[in-house]
Amino acid sequence: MTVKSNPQGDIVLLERPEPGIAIVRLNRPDVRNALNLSIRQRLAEVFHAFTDDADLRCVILTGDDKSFAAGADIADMSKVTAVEMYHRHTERLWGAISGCPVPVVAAINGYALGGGLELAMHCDITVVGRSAKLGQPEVRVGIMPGAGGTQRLVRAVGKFRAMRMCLTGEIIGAEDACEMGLISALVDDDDVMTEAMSIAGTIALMPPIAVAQIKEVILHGMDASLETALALERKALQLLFATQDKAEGMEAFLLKRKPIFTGQ
Ligand code: CO8
Repeated sequence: MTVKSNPQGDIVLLERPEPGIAIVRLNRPDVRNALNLSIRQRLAEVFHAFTDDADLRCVILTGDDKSFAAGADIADMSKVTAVEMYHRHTERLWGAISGCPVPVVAAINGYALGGGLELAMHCDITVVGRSAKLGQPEVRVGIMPGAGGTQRLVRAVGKFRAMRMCLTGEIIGAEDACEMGLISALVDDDDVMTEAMSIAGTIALMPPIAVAQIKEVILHGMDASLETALALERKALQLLFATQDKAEGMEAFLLKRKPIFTGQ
């Protein structure tokens, strides 16, 4: 397993545990992985680099056993003016994550709060430990979600639950979050990374163009009209009929052997 260092003191660790899989680990344990500007810039650099990585099939984004991320760094934000906030253009940093071409699995232990939950909601699949705590507590420090918390949350859990979470800032347990639809897999705390690796490993064996099309159609389709989204789906499916992996997958099924997908 290789760990790539960075000049900012390893606030984001990058590991390649298996071919095709990258683990991105937030590493500010002293502040529960609070997201200051440096860590968000570093995350964006790491995710930007993924767009040129033809061998990458799936990313796991994680923190440590106490915290995925406890939100934006309040010490950092306490000194920032509105104009400085504007000039930061952090939407460009978040865009690197939401635009990741391969699926991103959030592996969550401990706290996923505020910007931390928003970061998790930039991912495509969430694997969460039973004692994790999730919430949008921004209102309690005088602000509101600002990295998609009002929008991605309402799409995931519906208006009334999103309103309650954002307006009260209450922190919920993993069982409640699962029941709301915020969680893809709820597992024992010690099993979070094993489960995330298992999901990533399964995705890594799938035909890459089909995986990319599924991610793109689900994400774009959910914000379009049903008719438009269904047309998008049809076009993507038709495109897949031009791939060698479609021929390989169907031939392998008919010959009762395992397919070997090449991304062609
Ligand atoms: N920012 C800065 N420091 C933090 C943060 C944070 N979000 N969370 C924890 N820390 C620090 C604490 O200040 C403490 O530092 P020190 O040791 O110097 O006192 C250290 O981490 C450990 O924290 P605790 O002692 O409080 O640890 P506990 O395990 O008792 O509690 C909690 C953990 C529950 C996570 C608690 O620390 C907490 O409530 N943190 C704040 C959570 C919060 O309000 N998050 C939302 C922040 S606002 C936000 O995210 C806005 C998003 C806007 C756009 C997105 C931009 C990224």
